[in-house]
Amino acid sequence: MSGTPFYVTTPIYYVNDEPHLGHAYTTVLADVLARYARLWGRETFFLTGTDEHGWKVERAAQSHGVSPQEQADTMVVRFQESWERLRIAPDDFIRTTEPRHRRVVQAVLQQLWEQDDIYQDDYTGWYCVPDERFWTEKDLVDGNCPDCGRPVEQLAERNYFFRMGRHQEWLIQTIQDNPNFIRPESRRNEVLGFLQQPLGDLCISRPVSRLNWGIPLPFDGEFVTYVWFDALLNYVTAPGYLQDDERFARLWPQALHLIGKDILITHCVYWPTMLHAAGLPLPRQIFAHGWWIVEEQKMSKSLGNVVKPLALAERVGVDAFRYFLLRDMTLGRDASFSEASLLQRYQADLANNLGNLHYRITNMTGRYCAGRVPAPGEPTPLETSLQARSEALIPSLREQVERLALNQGLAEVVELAAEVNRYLEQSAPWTLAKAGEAGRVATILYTAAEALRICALLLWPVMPERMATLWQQLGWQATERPGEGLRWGALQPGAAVSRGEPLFPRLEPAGEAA
Ligand code: ME8
Repeated sequence: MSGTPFYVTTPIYYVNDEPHLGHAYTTVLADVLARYARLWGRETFFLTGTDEHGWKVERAAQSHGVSPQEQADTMVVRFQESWERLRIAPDDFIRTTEPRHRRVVQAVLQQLWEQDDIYQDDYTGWYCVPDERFWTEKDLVDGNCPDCGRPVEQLAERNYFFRMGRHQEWLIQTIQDNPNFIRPESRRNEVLGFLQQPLGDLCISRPVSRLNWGIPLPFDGEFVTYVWFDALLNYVTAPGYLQDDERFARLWPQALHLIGKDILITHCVYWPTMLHAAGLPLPRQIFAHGWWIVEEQKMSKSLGNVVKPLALAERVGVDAFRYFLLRDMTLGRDASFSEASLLQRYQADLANNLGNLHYRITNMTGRYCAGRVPAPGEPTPLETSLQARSEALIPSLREQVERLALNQGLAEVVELAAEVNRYLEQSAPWTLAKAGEAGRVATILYTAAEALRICALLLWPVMPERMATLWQQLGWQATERPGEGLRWGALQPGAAVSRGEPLFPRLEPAGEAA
């Protein structure tokens, strides 16, 4: 058991609209990583939540004719219910409107103000309303927001600024000295490229006359805090900053921030400089994944090509949907979503491979071994090699997960299941049973079941419900620490094997269950 805790975060999502496939992806990824860490016996803290202040939320509230708080209260439930239905189980769910968070934001602002890391100035800039970000003239692309391409508005006002620019050299050095701080490499290079230009100071306030919905600056009630300055601090509020020093010191430096590449600069430039100014350590790693693309475009609320995750999960089952998300997105790259690719993945990996293997083993054990796990006899080279492959997969999968190469790791597990299917074809226990070779049949079925049980444990963080059913039907009961079962030979001869329904029923092309 490793002594280092595992702390993983997702972005906190805006409550202007319902969750979509992109939000579900990051949150499933965090949930799966947390479940793997628990499987390996690590203390784990998985944080997600909602970003409830700012213009986006205020405007959504106006359009619905409700107060911003009501908007947030309604929408937060949509996120929480969706996560529950997708079997996402965070240890904490933070809302930026909570008093615990407001206290931290105001304390940090006060500290930076007293340290002269914040000053007041007049400001004229170009403001992107949907992104809530100011840009300078030279940032604009064809006169539009460089981030989302939408038109910007010129605004002039008195505001407060965080002296971000003074941390530029330190930040470049830090990123260069810590190759794993920003991953993948392409994103790290992007941030270093961004930092080649002079880093300006950051406007961190909005006058109440323009925006009311935010945390008031502790030193000037005429202003509320810029939503990003507020939101990023959620990552230190939840593990106990200024509330539980011991817990905070243990968890915070281990933080792994999972984000989409759309919020790279806020996380890799604003956030580290804020922490540095406040005298706090940096998170362990910021990992920016790619986008889910739908019909050649980034899926987003504002583009209107949103895929609703729950409808899809109903189609193939929650576990299969989780599996698809992780199997089909390659480390840091964009992935193209289509219902056809979801169904194809389901059919190939789950119905025809894993599900079929489970069905064959439980059926043959019922038929040839009186529904009990058989006692294996002397292994032939076939069994020895399958055992060696299964045992090698355990550390190999862990390594892939720790590198966040989940799609590769999952591919290896499913490849082992395919190998077991081939082993059954090759050794044909049905023919041996007819020939009265009960000893060989027992060895083959035990070996196949044990390899499949290891596959199921290794896939359990991804498909918690289906995999637990699978190993129970194979005759294995997990203890309080299922990770203890990650070894060859944990399946006990004599245990009852049940012949259940297919775990992943085959789907007809039209989508009807076969
Ligand atoms: O940016 N593909 O919230 P948000 C993959 N509140 N992931 C996607 C995606 C897509 N097409 N679309 C969205 C915010 N995401 C801020 C964050 S954190 C301190 C504040 C995911 O509701 C991805 O994780 O716009 C992205 O970074 C996040 O949703 C943005 O969610």
